[in-house]
Order: sequence, then structure tokens, then C-alpha cells
Amino acid sequence: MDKSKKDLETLGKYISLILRHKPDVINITLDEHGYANVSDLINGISKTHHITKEILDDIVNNNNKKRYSYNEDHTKIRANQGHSVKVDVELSAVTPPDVLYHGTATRFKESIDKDGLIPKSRLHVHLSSDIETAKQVGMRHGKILIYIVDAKKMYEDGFKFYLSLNKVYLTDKVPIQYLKVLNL
Ligand code: HQG
Repeated sequence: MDKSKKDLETLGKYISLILRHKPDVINITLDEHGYANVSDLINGISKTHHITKEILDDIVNNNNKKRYSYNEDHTKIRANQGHSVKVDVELSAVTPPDVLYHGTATRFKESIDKDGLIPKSRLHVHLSSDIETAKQVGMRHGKILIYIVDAKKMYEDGFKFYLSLNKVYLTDKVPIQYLKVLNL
């Protein structure tokens, strides 16, 4: 990977940390909807990383996962999903596809088969509509294990589903009766 791409990736990870988990690393706060002030974010980041409004625009518009959004007048920015800090990013409730997937690692199987899928440090359990994305998510944790989630049944049973702007399906938890391991 060339250096500028690598730099953007490092910057993207740092922005993720700030906007989803630890805004205090640059002494800023998020409002109740998860927004940070764009100029405060740029000022804070510029203490340790090279950043300009143009670079931030590039990350917002071209980040492969569309992780961030500006508000209407571009004075505020937030992460679309993935938070551990308690903010309400105004997710839209949706009817899920009949089947969703969750990519994880084999080392979590025993625990998941006992407790179901739980959000751990995040606000929601993250689910994917396709197996390929679930593989990418699972790979981050170790040897891939993919669960098939019976979203249709969950929905019929009253569980709520949300779709983030960047097309990640989110729900509060997935009890074991809705889970089946996908044979890879
Ligand atoms: C596991 C990335 C033991 C769960 C991705 C996962 C995603 C359990 C891990 C987004 C468990 C949490 C989120 C239980 C769940 N016992 N382990 N009962 N229930 N787990 O990173 O879903 O690149 O918080 O299977 O693409 O891996 O950051 O969640 O392995 O969309 O934009 O606990 O993060 O997006 O790990 O990933 P994570 P995730 P970004």
C-alpha cells in the first residue's frame, strides 16, 4: 500500500476511536446524537496528525465503509454506527431481510452458544446481509466462524432491527434459538 493511502487509513482509525469510543483523547465531547464539531475535531487531531478539511472530506466521501457523515451544513460530523459511547445516532428501524449473518471467530463459539450474540463493548450487535462481509468482520478476530441469524423469526417475535447509513444491520442481541452455524 502506498504511503498516502496508509496515512489515510491510520487517520481513519484515529477518527473512529474519537467519534465512536474516546472523544476525550482530543478533549472534545459528542452531542446526544453523536456529533462532534468539525473544527474542534480538526484542531484536536492536528496536534498529532496531519489533517485538513479537504482530507476529512476525502475520508467522509471515500472511506470504503462510509463510516462517517456530516450534518447538513457540514459543521458537525459523526460516525454512522459502531459506537461504545452512549449516543443516539437516529438509526432507522427496518424490516430485516429473512436471513442475516454474523462473522466472528471460533474462539468465541462456546460463549456465544451459551449466551447468544451480545453487543460486548458496543451499543448493538452488528449483522451483515451477505456472507462475504461477515467473513471480513470475522477475520478481524481470528479463525472465522459465521452464524446464520433467523432475522425473519426474530422480527416476527418483536425484536427491533436498525439499518445504519452504511448498511450495517444492528440489533440489541440475538438469543441462541435464532442462531445456526454456517458450514464453510
Ligand atoms: C463477539 C467493524 C463471546 C462477537 C466491522 C464479536 C463491524 C461474543 C466480538 C463492526 C458474544 C465483538 C463490529 C458472546 C458476541 N460471547 N463473544 N456471547 N457475543 N461476541 O468488534 O461485530 O471497520 O465489537 O462475535 O465491520 O466484530 O469498525 O463487533 O466477535 O461492522 O467500521 O464479540 O466493526 O466495523 O467485537 O464488529 P466487535 P464485530 P468498522
